[in-house]
Amino acid sequence: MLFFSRPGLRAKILVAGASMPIRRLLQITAAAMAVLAATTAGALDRDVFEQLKDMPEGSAMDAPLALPEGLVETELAVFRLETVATGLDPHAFSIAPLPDGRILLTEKKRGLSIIHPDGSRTGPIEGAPSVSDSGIVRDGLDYGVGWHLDVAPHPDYAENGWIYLHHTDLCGDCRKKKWMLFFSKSMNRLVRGRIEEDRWIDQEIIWDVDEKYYTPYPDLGAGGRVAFDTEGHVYVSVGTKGGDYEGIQDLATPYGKIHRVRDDGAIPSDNPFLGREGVMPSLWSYGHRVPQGLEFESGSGRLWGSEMGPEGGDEINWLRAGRNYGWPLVSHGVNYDGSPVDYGKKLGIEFNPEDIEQPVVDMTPAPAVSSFIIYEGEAFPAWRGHFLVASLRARTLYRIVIEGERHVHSEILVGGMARIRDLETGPGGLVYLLLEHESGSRIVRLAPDGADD
Ligand SMILES: [Ca+2]
Repeated sequence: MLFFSRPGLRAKILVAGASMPIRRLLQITAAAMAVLAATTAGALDRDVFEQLKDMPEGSAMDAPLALPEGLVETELAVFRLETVATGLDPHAFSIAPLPDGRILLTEKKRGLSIIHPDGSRTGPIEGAPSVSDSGIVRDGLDYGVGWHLDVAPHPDYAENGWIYLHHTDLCGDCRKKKWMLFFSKSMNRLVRGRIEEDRWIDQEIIWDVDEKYYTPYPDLGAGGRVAFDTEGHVYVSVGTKGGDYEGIQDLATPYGKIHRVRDDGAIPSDNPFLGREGVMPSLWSYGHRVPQGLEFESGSGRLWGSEMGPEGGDEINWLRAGRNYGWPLVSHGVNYDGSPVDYGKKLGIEFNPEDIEQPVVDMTPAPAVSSFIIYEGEAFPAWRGHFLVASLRARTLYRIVIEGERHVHSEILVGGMARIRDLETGPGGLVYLLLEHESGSRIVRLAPDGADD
């Protein structure tokens, strides 16, 4: 049976007869809430997020684009917005600028393509994993399965040409099962390949899971980012692909986890759960909800992630090996109906609140955080080391300063502009944004005052 838990926000699919794994005993204590209240690590600059009370209702996919014209003056930099490409599919997901000025683009239901420096584009790259345009669009949000998600060049792309593509792989065999006749199933998968004359070649599977983990649950919550560190590892973010909370705290499933493999797909010998029976060897961290941002901070060697909470509770986390980030046991947000997040009771999971990692940045009210970068470019030297954070519903780009484990400052760089699905640093240190809109998505870039076009 398919129904919408709240129209337009997200879908929930209940499969008759399915039950949650009950791994541990029921208990959530008042101490959990006390610890939560006492550790509002990112409470500074809350006023930046308080302004979100004026956010448009629903997805804001049709809210007017409010692109500033002329110079934008901010605390540390003056910039203008330049349009790079228009007329993209409304449901785009990722951009990846290449050193030669071209930009790799994924559109969820259209696939992978290349934007040329003059703004023209190729058709979908032939031979790349297949996509599906089935699914219901409601309030501008898409509830389908079988999409292209993040795309990212290997750190040594100039030498090896490898391009990594995170997609939701459509299940072949499992569709034969009788009750699945009307629903396709999919699951996150990471592949790499090369592009030669606009064709995808040399494909290798880098990370995937058994077909028993494929689900008809919409890819809207699938997460879907990729990040590389400086030691040959690649990280993959997987969201609520088994349901709103199903399997997130179960270390035997891939859902609600960050996974870590070598860049050729091998399991690293120092993965935190390696050798533990019944645990996926690729697990890095768990208890994540919809992790759509994932970045490695090369200076400190730390991995960072952003994820959307339910109503409130968007987070930026330092993702440490083997740690639990709490979904759906605790959250600074509440359920869409206003009740506290306490699925620990429902799932029968006993936990010590002190074992749950608290966000470094708590974004409540929640702007619907999507992706972020840790800026290291030359165009905006004053922003180096700062987090540039994109949001969907708030349609706002933030600059967030983190010192050590402390969130010390936030600034709105551009507010109420458009849903920002992805951002990256491109050639010359310019900041590229992927804006979503019902009338056609577009790519724009932030260029400093005085920069050449
Ligand atoms: Ca990207």
